[in-house]
Amino acid sequence: MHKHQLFIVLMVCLAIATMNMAIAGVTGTVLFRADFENDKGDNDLAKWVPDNKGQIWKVEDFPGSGKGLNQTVEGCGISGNTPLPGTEEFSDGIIQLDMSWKDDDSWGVILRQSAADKGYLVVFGYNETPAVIVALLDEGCAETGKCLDQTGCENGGKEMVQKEHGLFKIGDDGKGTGTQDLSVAYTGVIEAKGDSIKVWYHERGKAKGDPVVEITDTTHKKGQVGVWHESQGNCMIDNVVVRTFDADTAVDAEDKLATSWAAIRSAY
Ligand SMILES: [Ca+2]
Ligand SMILES: [Ca+2]
Ligand SMILES: [Ca+2]
Repeated sequence: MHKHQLFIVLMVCLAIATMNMAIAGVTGTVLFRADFENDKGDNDLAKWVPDNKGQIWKVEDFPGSGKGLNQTVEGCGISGNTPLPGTEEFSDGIIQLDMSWKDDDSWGVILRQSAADKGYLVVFGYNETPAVIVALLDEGCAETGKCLDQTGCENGGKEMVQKEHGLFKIGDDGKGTGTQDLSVAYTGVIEAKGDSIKVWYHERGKAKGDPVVEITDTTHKKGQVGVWHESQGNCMIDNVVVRTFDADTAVDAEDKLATSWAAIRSAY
């Protein structure tokens, strides 16, 4: 091979490598993200439409991270899901959120939802049910306007798995001893990859440790992500992110969210 031919080959390789790097920078997708701090991301309440007309979201102060989203009404009857726009094709990736409580009932995430009764429910339980639960919408779990016990989806009912999360001491009554005053935030993380779903749950800022729950299941491959809650009043969420595994960190580099975003990337 002549020198100039070698040079051309090298240049072509370099061009391909550069293109690949450029593509890698944009193919990773942040499907949804909200920190409720400004007009960047999915912070507008118009993006947060609950399937239960009785549920009312409000942007308010969240412990330790500025503004968050408060679920302001209480009761089994206002339980339900808020589907996140842009996540309809979610299959493999990470779903993460920070949660805080002024009530004893559960936050949750619905994922890979392709119909009202097709998809997974992951429950981040608090004081009433201090556990992580994974269940199928197909079994009637997470039905709008119902508590989990009303659909038989906790404590030995239709759940696929229920495991104590160990975030705080359990009292003699079997209930958790979380502060229930919005003073402590917890982070929930779900990793969905093919037939594997892993769930982490820990106090925010502390080590994530091992997954609380790991399941292998092939029932649902793709569908929408949503934030679910069960019978809460004045419980809050913040830093909600849904992304593919290869999502780039260089989204809104000048924005404050990029900081928490980088932290999320390095943590998971
Ligand atoms: Ca915030
Ligand atoms: Ca409950
Ligand atoms: Ca409640």
